[in-house]
Amino acid sequence: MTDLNPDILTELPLLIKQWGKELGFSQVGISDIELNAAENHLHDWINKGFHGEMDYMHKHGLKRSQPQLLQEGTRSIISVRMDYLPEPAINSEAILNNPLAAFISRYALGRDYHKVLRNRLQTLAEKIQAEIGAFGYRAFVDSAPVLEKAIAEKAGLGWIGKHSNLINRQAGSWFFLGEIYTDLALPADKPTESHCGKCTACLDICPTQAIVAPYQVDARRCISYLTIELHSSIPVEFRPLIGNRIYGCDDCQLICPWNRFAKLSKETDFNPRYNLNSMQLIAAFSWDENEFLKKMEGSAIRRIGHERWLRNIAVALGNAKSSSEVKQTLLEKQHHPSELVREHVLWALQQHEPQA
Ligand code: B12
Ligand code: SF4
Repeated sequence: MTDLNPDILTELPLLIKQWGKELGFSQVGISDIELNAAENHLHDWINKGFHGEMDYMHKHGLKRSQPQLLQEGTRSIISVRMDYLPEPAINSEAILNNPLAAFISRYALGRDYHKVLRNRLQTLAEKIQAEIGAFGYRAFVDSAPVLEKAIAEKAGLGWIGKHSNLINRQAGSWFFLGEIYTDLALPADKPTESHCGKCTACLDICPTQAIVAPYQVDARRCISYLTIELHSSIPVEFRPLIGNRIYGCDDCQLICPWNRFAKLSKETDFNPRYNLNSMQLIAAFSWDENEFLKKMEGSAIRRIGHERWLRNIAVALGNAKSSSEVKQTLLEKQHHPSELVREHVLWALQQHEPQA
């Protein structure tokens, strides 16, 4: 454990926040490591099976909710957020209303955020080290069992909204989270109050009714899970509801009134790559595996692989307006080597058959 003299301990949080801003973080806060309430909610969520196939949500025992078990000696956590909405991404509605366009969730249009945030967190930790000497720390961006939203809430970066994302009064919710676990006993910031009030816009708009109660998302119903995390077949009941969302979903954030205050990202890394913000389903469906891997290099989308990419686009093409071009595009993949792709293509073709 690293013990610092009280004068440095008072001054250090201010310096950390200043350095964090200089490194491009939108906000930096500090929390202690007590997450009992969040731990109870996490266990309830897992017991209800809401995590679906995401085994990593339960296989680390108590490490996710007890920071000192993940990183021995942790006494406080530096929590950061970084706005990601790039300016060209404000045309979401137009894409969602055009059934031949491919909607990609706003967070995945640019460079993979894990890389962007992690490098900056590492630099921040090194700056602290240069000031106070060696200390114990570990940086995370969704890379280990960490309850990022609960920590950020405690650190005063916002409140967990009814859709379960963190919302900030001045910046909405279009931001990523990351953290540095440290063995420094830094003074913690105060949490902010919730400002959701009686609003239920996110619950009402969710296409699959995945927000089963305020603050509770049944991931198995969430389009983000169905198009990104789920490896197997997308349950048939959800396919028509997915529309043209081929990677993730933003509806609960698009409707949130607090996103009127969202700030555009200053990071050029989050600008849309290739033509991800104006892509057509038919063109995206034609990419072979090499093309997919090459075009998606450095993007979070690469993680789902070509097979799930085709699975998702097949569903979206099934939801598109019938035309000979759409049918022909699907027919070209009806003998695809992957059983998963073939099954979704067959479903999509059935959507374009004349109703009896
Ligand atoms: C698993 C996961 C998912 C899953 C499950 C979502 C979920 N709600 O848990 C799926 C695949 C569905 C998903 C989707 C998305 N995700 Co995600 N995801 C995660 C991950 C890895 C863990 C989240 C977690 O701990 N879930 C466990 C459950 C128990 O937590 P929870 O639902 O948040 O519940 C909390 C509260 O709601 C409350 N609570 C729960 N039940 C109850 C009941 C009552 C009565 C009360 C009062 C409170 C309460 O306590 C819980 C603990 O604090 C985090 C990264 C990380 N390591 O933290 C990213 C993370 C949460 N995801 C993120 C993003 C961006 C998304 C998407 C927006 C992506 C997209 N556009 O497609 C969507 C949003 C969907 C949504 N409405 O949640 C960001 C959120 C940033 C932010 N501003 O909050 C994170 C933090 C990644 C990051 N580093 O930036 N995600
Ligand atoms: S991301 Fe989409 S599917 Fe998931 S909870 Fe939000 S609105 Fe519902």
